[in-house]
Amino acid sequence: MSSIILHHFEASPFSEKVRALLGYKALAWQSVLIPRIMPKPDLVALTGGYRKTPVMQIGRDIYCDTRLIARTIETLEPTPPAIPSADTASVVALEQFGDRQLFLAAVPAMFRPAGRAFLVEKLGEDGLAKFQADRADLFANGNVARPDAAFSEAVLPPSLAALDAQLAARDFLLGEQPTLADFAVYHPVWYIRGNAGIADLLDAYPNLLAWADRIRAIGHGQRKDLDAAQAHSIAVETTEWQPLPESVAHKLAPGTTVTVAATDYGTEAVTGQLVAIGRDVMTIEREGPQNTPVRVHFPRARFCVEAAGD
Ligand SMILES: N[C@@H](CCC(=O)N[C@@H](CS)C(=O)NCC(=O)O)C(=O)O
Repeated sequence: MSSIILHHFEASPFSEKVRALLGYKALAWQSVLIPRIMPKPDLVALTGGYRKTPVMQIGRDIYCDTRLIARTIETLEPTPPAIPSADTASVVALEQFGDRQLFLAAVPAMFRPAGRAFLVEKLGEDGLAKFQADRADLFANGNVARPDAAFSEAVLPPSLAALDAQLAARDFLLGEQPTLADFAVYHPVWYIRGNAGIADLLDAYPNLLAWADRIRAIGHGQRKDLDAAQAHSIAVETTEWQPLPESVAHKLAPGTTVTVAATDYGTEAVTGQLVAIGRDVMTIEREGPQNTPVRVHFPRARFCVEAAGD
């Protein structure tokens, strides 16, 4: 059994990116369901303030952001490869296309009248109002504005058409095997497809739909449910740390009390002692559940680190 614990909620697209990757790797993993809106006290007890979904836990190490989560999974379980070295830059580019362009174009589509009606059926008017207020807060402070209908209408059809064309002659975006590029582009498509009010937006793209079926068929690996208290106990009882990446030169010395925050949206800062800064990852240590230390890892890109109090 792998020691991966994913803190997620079922309807979360970015969680689906990771669940599909876990399926591709045929991994066994443990699932902790978290609320879809704030407050998320059990999650924040681990992360120190980071609130986005999903978060991965391995023992007392906590990984934020699916870019880092995916690369950590790739290191733990290199076969089959999700980031083949000959395709590394293509994966990064398509990951950005999926996580940013396509995801941000998919979100406003949910609020077209038929999409909204579906959400009301799921969440109720009151639940939907709370969800929208929460997401307005999520986008209140970062450098990415909350996407609007005009952005979605302009960006979604050409993006879907481009994908459909690329998938005409191959099974997956970069060839005959899936890569992380597929999972990163899949999750917004899965999000649209899961909303019965707007799923027909995909009808004009048969190659895309056939590809989405192929990814769905990969599954999610073997999932076992845990509750948050069990995940906290695992953090408290684990004595070893996960490996750290090689450090690179940086003006902040290890041991400095720092804050780390996303720069795009969901910018809640996490405070802790700097452990290491590598080329791609930065790691801080802080007090987690029951005052035991946990390490929280963030990508460097689209996160900022600064000395606390600066
Ligand atoms: N860059 C982040 C984006 C994650 C993201 O936007 N997740 C959405 C849910 S799919 C979110 O956090 N929504 C607010 C929340 O869950 O509190 C990543 O790759 O993990």
